[in-house]
Amino acid sequence: MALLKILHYPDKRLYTVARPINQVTDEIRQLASDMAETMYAAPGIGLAATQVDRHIQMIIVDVSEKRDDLRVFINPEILASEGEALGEEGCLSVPGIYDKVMRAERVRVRALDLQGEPFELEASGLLGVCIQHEIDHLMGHVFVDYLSRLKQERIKHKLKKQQRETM
Ligand code: K1U
Ligand code: ZN
Repeated sequence: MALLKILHYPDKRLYTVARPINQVTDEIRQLASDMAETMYAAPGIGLAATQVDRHIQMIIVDVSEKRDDLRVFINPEILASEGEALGEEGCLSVPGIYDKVMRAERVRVRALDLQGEPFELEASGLLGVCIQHEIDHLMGHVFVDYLSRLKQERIKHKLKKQQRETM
């Protein structure tokens, strides 16, 4: 197991589009395990491979209170979405920043599991929001992209300042 370094906004690598995973190998399973350790330590409720500078289509999510319901999605696809809901989001790549984002209220997702088996899931509430947020990372989007230009500039300035101070 290993703790992985999480890229921080506005790192350009967060804008990379992830490629599909051809085969679910032991290496992929090891990455999922390292990502889980990293997410639980942060702590967070989700993590995309993009955030740890691995540009392949894998996300993990655990929105349970007991932190014992890890879900891994390989090559996730949103098959259908309905409704709209405005909710507050955070991001381990944008530490200390929370803001409201409009998302679909409910999504139907198809993905592969760690055995390479396809599954489908209907998700709403925090699980649905988190899955949409993580799939956005795989497409090279960060939640602050949905905010106004002014907010984006303020966030960039704040995080760059924090990064300089911790160097
Ligand atoms: O993608 C990420 O960086 C993870 C992010 C996921 C997320 C949070 C909220 C709405 C949508 C997506 C986080 O986990 S930020 C941290 C956080 O929300 C949290 C941390 C510990 C306990 C509960 C929440
Ligand atoms: Zn995020």
